[in-house]
Amino acid sequence: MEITKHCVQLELNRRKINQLLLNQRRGSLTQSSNHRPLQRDLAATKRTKTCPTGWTKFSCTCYFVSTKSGSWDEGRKDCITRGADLVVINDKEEQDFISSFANEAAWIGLIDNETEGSWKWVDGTSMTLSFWRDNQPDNWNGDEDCGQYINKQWNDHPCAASLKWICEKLPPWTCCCCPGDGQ
Ligand SMILES: [Ca+2]
Ligand SMILES: [Ca+2]
Ligand SMILES: [Ca+2]
Repeated sequence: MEITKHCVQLELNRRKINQLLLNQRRGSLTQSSNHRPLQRDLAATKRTKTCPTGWTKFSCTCYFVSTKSGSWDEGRKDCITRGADLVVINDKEEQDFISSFANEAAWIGLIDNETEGSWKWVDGTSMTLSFWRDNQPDNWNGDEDCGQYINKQWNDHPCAASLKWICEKLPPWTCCCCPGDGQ
């Protein structure tokens, strides 16, 4: 993915800058014009590290819970309109964050409408780690293909039901994968 490549490049730049600063501190390097673009890049990154108004930052990502309710599709469309997508829960830390962030049932970016029981995230990845409630997913009445966050766990739910939704987006600053960027 382009974004990943971009992150890797920025991480390499960040390391170069750190090395440069270290060398400068040691007095072993004089100012070189070659490094100025990197320093500008780092300065710009630091200046803008906040999520847009109304979004909450966790780790390197911005999150939003809707005030409106609607179907899974409506929720997803709204997230896309906001430059985001429904949340993809990648790990336990993110699941714990969502549990503290969302205080009522909401759509997440999980769906099994193509093949029953084969859960996919909206970014196209297959679900591997999961946080289902006991006895879920149960595809109740043969009509539950959309993932719902509910009370710190997940449930499969009819996609046409009306719920709030949780959007996730990469932040507006450029470096999205630098160690130490958390919170
Ligand atoms: Ca995520
Ligand atoms: Ca299903
Ligand atoms: Ca269910």
